[in-house]
Amino acid sequence: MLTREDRGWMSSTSRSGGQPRPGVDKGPIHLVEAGLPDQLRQLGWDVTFDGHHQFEEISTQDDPPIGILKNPRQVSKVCEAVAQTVAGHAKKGQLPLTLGGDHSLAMGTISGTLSQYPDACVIWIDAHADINTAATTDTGNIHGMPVSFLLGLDESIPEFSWVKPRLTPQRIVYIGLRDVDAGEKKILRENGIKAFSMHEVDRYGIGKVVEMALDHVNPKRDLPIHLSFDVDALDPSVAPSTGTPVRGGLTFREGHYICEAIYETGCLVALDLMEVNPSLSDADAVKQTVAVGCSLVRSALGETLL
Ligand code: 6HN
Ligand code: MN
Ligand code: MN
Ligand code: MN
Repeated sequence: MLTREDRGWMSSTSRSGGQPRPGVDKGPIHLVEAGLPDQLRQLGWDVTFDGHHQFEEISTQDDPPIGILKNPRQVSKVCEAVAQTVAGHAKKGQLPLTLGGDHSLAMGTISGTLSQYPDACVIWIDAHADINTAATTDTGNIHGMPVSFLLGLDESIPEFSWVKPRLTPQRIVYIGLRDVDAGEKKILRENGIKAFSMHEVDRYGIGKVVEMALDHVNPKRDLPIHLSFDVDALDPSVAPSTGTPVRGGLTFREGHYICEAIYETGCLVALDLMEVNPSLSDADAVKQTVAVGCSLVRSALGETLL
């Protein structure tokens, strides 16, 4: 398992094709300029910053929708490259931190993690379930779909056939849900996927919810954990600069508690921070969201340990 002496690694991935609002590709630049790499070095991590990955754009003309899915070839190509990069770093024993970018990227990051750690579990923190298939999506935005590809629930699109269905429904758990499409609810039910919505956070408190979530995916606390954190899980008053904000989200402390508790397990092997979009609000809101994003990452990487 990783300790602070192990090497950390950081990738920042700029792309936004999985959702329609421009600017989310600038999220990583802001997080890095806010000093995240140095903040992690101060925690004792050896940070290798890969630089901002810029991906060759496929013109919309060459990437027409498949059904209603938008930018499918671009999203697929970027995620495939991210999967290979994450896998390569994981193989070296490094802990890949990927800054998005939109959440379709998790198709890449989690594929990369699972190729190195086939028994890894996924803890998905989000207002949304991101589990639509091509048949259920209303928006055609692929950032609402990565989990279905990872589970192999949608094998209808040859462009995404590189995504190996290595994730199983028992190995993923959600916290923070409050805006789940009808088709997604059906998928969650039919596959017996465990989800702790804001309702459960209210009922049990965040401490109990995280314990129950870990008991479900990682009962003996011995499996590698991939934490995929969509900043929109937080309440919009805490993290306003994001593309699909939903009221009634996690407080500042609840978000941080999750990260701290996962760090404490000693099982964290990969981390995503997604959907910071600096172009969607005024400068103060951006500053606030970027600061919270940095702070969540620090918590997941041991800051609060005394
Ligand atoms: N995210 N369920 C909606 C959709 O378009 O499929 C929202 C997805 C949001 C995705 O925030 O990562
Ligand atoms: Mn690299
Ligand atoms: Mn998401
Ligand atoms: Mn979301």
